[in-house]
Amino acid sequence: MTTATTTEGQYSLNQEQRDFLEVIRQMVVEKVAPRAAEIDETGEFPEDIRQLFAEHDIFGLPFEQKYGGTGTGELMLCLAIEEISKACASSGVMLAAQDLSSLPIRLYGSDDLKDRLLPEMAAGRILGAFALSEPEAGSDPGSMRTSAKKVEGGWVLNGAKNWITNSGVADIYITFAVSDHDVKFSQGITAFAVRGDAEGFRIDSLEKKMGMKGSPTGSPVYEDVFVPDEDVIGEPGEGFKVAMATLDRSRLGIAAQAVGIAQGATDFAANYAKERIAFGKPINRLQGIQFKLADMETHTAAARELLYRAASMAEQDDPGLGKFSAMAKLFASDVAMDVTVEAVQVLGGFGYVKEYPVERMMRDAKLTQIYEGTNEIQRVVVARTLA
Ligand code: COS
Repeated sequence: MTTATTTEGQYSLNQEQRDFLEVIRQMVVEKVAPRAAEIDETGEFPEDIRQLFAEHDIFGLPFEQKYGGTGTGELMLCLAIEEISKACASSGVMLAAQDLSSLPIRLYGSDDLKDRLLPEMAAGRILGAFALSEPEAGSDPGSMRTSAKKVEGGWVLNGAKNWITNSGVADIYITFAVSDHDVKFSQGITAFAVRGDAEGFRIDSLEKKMGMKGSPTGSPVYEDVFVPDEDVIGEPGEGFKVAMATLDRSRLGIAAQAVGIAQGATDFAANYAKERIAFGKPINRLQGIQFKLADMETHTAAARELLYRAASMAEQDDPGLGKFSAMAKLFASDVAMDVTVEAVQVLGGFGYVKEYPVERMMRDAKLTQIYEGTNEIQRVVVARTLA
């Protein structure tokens, strides 16, 4: 398959890609949507959905064909995350997290590291986690404390990370640690691929979250964890840039997730409003409800346009990508939050109970404003391009 994009930030899908998207759509309707409420209720990582994605080549979407991926490009990946997140955001983040955690290797890894890890990740046989944040270094990762000390043949890591997606289910933790305390943070941090079964590595605790409950979030701890030289990603000291360049791209996945949640909530509310009778007619004939639905649909469509534009820029390695991915993530996640709040309102009392999915969507949407950089950080990124 070829990638989707044409030029100048325009995009289009070829027939093969439309067919693939249709397969994903069907899989979501038949297999993912019926599991969504249960995944939220139990808070358990959905191993069955992971298997399903692996069987359908979904994990292959972020990867080039030479590493066993579909080679279909950024837009196709975003479309898939969007489609899955319409029904189940916890399942959507599984794909976004595989993109996030493989990007450092795809962008900066040695050929050896790529050959060893990417085919396994593309097949979904191993899952990755991106371990950047720490309890006192979330928005400001340059102040991290996890350290890496050079020893013969590798490095020894000590410290702790926080809020790490895929904690406990990942096989590889892309870990950022201070390897040189005597230079500026942007030259003193190194990225490592740490095996989940490495001696001295453990997950301390899992968070009890408001939403996105099927996606485990936890705190990896490193106690004298040895990482061989060949598992360093990029050059020693280059880690901060590895992290920033990764986030410039991976934020598109969160924007896609947010667009999916917003569309899922809009569709559900619109269908509900068709059926629900009040004052002798369906409530979608009441202007108060019509205006809500119209705004939900319009804002979601606008967020999607910004996302697809940014995705097409990613495919063209456009230098303006960082700004556009920040804008797409910022706008789409704010839209997802507003739209899901409105969806709850359209359903009234039914919106507030677990029998209907919109309260789950509202809780899930909140995280898209926070993770992979809070929306305040996205505003900083955008504002700096204007200064
Ligand atoms: N790509 C490549 N390099 C980048 C970059 C990017 N997008 N953004 C910054 N850099 C480089 C700069 O060029 C600078 O390099 P030099 O020191 O060699 O000149 C270095 O990184 C430091 O940049 P800056 O001074 O701008 O860093 P700040 O500490 O001011 O931080 C922000 C910048 C706020 C953008 C950054 O800290 C950030 O993105 N924070 C949010 C982190 C996040 O998303 N966390 C979520 C958890 S991860 S899922």
